[in-house]
Amino acid sequence: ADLLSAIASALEHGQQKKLLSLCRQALDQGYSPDDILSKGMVKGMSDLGDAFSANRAFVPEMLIAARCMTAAMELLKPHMAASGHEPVGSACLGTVQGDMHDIGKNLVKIMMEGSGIQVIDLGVDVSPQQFIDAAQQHHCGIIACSSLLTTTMQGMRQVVELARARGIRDQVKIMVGGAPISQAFCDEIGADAYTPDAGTAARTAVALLR
Ligand code: B1M
Repeated sequence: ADLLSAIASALEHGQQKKLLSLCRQALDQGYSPDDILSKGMVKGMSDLGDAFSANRAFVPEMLIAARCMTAAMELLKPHMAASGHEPVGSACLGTVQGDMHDIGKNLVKIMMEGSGIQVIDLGVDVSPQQFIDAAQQHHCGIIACSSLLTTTMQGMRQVVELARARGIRDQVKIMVGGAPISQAFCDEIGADAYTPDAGTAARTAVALLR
């Protein structure tokens, strides 16, 4: 548990070299990539978010931490994505319009790919049109939307509405997630599934595609 706290702290303070070396150490000691992520790095990010809310940390610190987390995710990825699954279908994934947060989205991508789903990654700041166009073009069974801001989450409603307007609503499942999203919001906008974390998102996506 001490090692995981050290990982959280290194992430929160943007110490990339230290973070990578602690992650290697944790893997060597048999910690699961899931625990390293959720009890280490995600905890550190959440502490940093609290510090930001309290005006003890600022945007540059969040950017540096995000860069550290991306680097550490590269290190963990080969240990997470248990490949060898039968292909189960495809999903287009992105962070909604106006929103630049991509760490949670990237985690969802890693977990979905590890479960045998082909992921079309649309990146960040994705408009409803881009989601629907990509789903049609690539024949995706799932549209997966991430949002971290209360100001951008309404973009998900527009994705659902545009899917309806384009006549593809019954051919595609719409999944939503991200810190401000809830089951109640998912129900309210008429999306198909809300999941609280990347692992559950991947399992739910597989179930929806089967
Ligand atoms: Co920003 N930011 N940020 N930020 N940032 C938050 C989200 C915030 C909560 C911080 C705070 O105030 N405490 C706050 C939002 C407040 C609100 O909306 N009510 C906030 C703000 C205000 C902002 C800016 C407006 C700040 C400013 O400029 N003044 C600005 C907005 C920019 C924009 O997007 N237009 C901004 C910018 C940034 C950075 C660019 C500096 C950086 C992002 C860098 C990047 O992503 N490449 C950043 C960061 C790092 C954060 C915090 C600290 C960490 C987010 C993160 O990566 N968490 C965040 C505070 C916090 O979350 N406590 C904060 C780790 C990640 C693994 O978790 O993304 O939640 P998360 O993903 C989780 C689940 O949510 C879920 O799975 C993951 C776990 O397995 N999940 C899904 C996510 N997507 C899913 C989709 C699914 C299913 C599950 O299905 C499709």
